Amino acid sequence: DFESGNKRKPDFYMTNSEINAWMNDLANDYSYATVSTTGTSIEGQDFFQLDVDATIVSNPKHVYINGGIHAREWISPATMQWIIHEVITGTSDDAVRMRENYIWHIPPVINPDGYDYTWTNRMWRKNRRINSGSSCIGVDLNRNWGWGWDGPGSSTDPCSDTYRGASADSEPEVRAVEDQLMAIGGENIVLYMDVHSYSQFWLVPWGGTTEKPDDYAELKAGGDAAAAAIRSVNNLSFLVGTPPDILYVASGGSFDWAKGHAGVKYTYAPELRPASAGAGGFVIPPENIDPSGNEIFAGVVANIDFAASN
Ligand code: ING
Ligand code: ZN
Repeated sequence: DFESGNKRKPDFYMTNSEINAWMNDLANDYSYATVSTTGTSIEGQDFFQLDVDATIVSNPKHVYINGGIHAREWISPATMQWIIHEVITGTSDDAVRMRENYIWHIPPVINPDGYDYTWTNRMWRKNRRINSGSSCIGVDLNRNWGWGWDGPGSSTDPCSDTYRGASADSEPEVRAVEDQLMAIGGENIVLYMDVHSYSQFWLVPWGGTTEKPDDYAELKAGGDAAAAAIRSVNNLSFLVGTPPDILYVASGGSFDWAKGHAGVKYTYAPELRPASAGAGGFVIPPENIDPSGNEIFAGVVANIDFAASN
């Protein structure tokens, strides 16, 4: 499918190397867009992010959105590409306002080894770490973060799809994002999101406990604003709530760490379309990429606008 020089909005699922080529070609045309290295995976492959530097505001806040933490959730990287394209080239009032006012950091595939592996094993979720003392491969990168690590909803079994890893923050893919969030500083980040599929949820912290953060009402209201914006685009319903309340308890996730450790106030984990396994689950046709991008960008804008004014 991929032709070199393609800088269009994504309309098919690209491999990791195609996504990287696409980002580089797109960024080359715009002075305010750059591609930089996020980190190096457990198999030694560099992975990348697209950064957009606020074009008019001085002292802008940052927006950090990572995709592809789970290998099989292909709509996540593709939707990240859509948002990258819109923030860089979009002509709508919202798109222009977003690139004028914020510094964007979007690594679309933070689990590159796992994503590569899904081309031959479509349902792979974890990274590709070789676990010592086990013949099973991989750590769940959304159970490895060192805030509430080893709590409920994570596994000590290397063969489990929710294996938490041998120690907190043991995985290089996790540490690469953590280091950036710490370097930027939580107080400078207006919104952090870790994008998954599927179920059509806009998940709010905490994931590892049924307790609610002190500022839960504000986080929930920000999510409600996102869900309302999403509904206005394609009439899809997104449910807003914490993982334990609407999905399952899950410890050691990125958005708990980003809020609890790095101090970002507004952190979320959207679960993109479709709504159910019956509607395709992780494997949905590429015709979904454009509508997903449209609705999720609207949700992100509404969530940022809420966070910036509260
Ligand atoms: N869902 C997420 C998972 O890691 C989640 C749900 C998000 C839990 C954020 C905790 C924190 O299990 C999928 N589909 O991966
Ligand atoms: Zn996931």
